[in-house]
Amino acid sequence: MSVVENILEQVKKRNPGEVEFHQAVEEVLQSLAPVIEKHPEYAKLGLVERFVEPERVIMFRVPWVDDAGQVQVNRGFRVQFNSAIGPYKGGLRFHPSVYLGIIKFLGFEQILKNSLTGLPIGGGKGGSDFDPKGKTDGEVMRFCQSFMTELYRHIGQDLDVPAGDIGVGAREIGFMFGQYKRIKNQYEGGVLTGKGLSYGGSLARTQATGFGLIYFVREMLAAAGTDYKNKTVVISGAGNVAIYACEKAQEYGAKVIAMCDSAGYIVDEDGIKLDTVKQIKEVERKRISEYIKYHPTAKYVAGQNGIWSVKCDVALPCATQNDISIENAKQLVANGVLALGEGANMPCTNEAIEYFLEKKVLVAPAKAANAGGVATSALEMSQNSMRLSWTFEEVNEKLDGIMVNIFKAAQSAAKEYGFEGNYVAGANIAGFLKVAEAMMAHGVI
Ligand code: NDP
Ligand code: 2IT
Repeated sequence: MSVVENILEQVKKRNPGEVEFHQAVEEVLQSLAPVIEKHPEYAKLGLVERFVEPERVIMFRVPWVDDAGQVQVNRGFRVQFNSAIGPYKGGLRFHPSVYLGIIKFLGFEQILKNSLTGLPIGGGKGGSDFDPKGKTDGEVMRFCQSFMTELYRHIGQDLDVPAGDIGVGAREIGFMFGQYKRIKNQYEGGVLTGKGLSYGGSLARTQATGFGLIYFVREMLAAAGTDYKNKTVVISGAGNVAIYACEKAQEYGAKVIAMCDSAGYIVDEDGIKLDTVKQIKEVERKRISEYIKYHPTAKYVAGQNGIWSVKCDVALPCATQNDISIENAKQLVANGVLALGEGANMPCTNEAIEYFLEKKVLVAPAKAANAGGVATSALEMSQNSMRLSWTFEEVNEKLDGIMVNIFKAAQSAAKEYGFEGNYVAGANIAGFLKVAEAMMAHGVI
């Protein structure tokens, strides 16, 4: 067995049933094989073995009372994966599918993503199996307060800085920040990011992940001698990442024709009217199916996953993990897809990614392409430390520069290690090298 196969076996044995975590580790280790070969000193130091083992895993009970007076119990998680280059940093996900394997895969990917931003942030992730759908504001608040009543002792602006992810937006961050402030009896602005603008949030953080994705893909298209003009785009999801990816793609002259939520997808051949989507999803918190009430020439198709049968030049999965299977990948390729930009974390199965690369589809991997969100979170932390706030334009310009740098880093690492044009491998390698160097410097810890 090769070194990489050995480590993967260990990971599977030590983390039984955590299939998403196995998948994420397998994908990364494949790219790292030539790096490991070039650095025999890693072996004796157990560097890769330490890299795949979280520094700390926290699991806790979250009891809360629903509007009917009934006590509900959820499970909370925080995986503090790697602090070699900075305090743990990563979002919180509230979704019924959350269990330890999901949080570990996200925390693991976050290490490399955060490293790629060039900013001093380590990797972590957390969340709960709580389902915010259909809950009242009062229920969401009581849940968030209970969640933070345990989490507060494990986080801090120089220790671990959570933010949003699926099911966690400005409303939830506000409730959690309020509870943290109350328990600690001090105003620790940088303990959470994605905050509201009235209490230390950063302009452009809401837009950052979606905008950043479009900037990264812009660079990738440019390297292939093309751009967004008149390209048709399909975006899965209708949440934070999907909405702002749509906005920026439209600004660049692309035609976004389909979006979805977990219940079904809409196709609007005239181009998605984003104001309607924002009204339905951000203001009313309703289903995407409402769209056809406003635009009767559009069509709605119920069911998950069908969106990938819609023909497009650029596919932007911005919903959740394993959204694109090998069958979906084959259909996209048969329909002539040119580029794939991962806005969500691990939205493609490993087989789908391999297929896209084999068919010479341009692939912008999640760790690089969606790093704009966490990068802007780090800019929010900088502003909190300096006790000042930059303008929207200043933050957006920094974000654009960071995405260009990430693209260049992935491009040159791919070339150096014999994977030219493969930004998946390039991003994994570039992200890993910085973390490995810091881990080497810190000794065996
Ligand atoms: P939101 O909660 O704002 O939106 C999630 C969207 O994805 C919703 O439209 C949701 O539909 C849809 N979705 C969720 N699960 C499924 C599913 N099983 N099938 C189809 N659609 C689904 O989350 P975000 O936009 O913040 O996150 C989206 C992705 O981007 C996630 O993978 C997240 O990890 C990643 N990401 C987020 C960042 C951020 O800054 N927010 C940064 C980097 C990555 P429904 O409402 O029906 O559930
Ligand atoms: O997956 C991600 O990078 C996020 N959900 C954003 C994390 C953050 O700390 O802003």
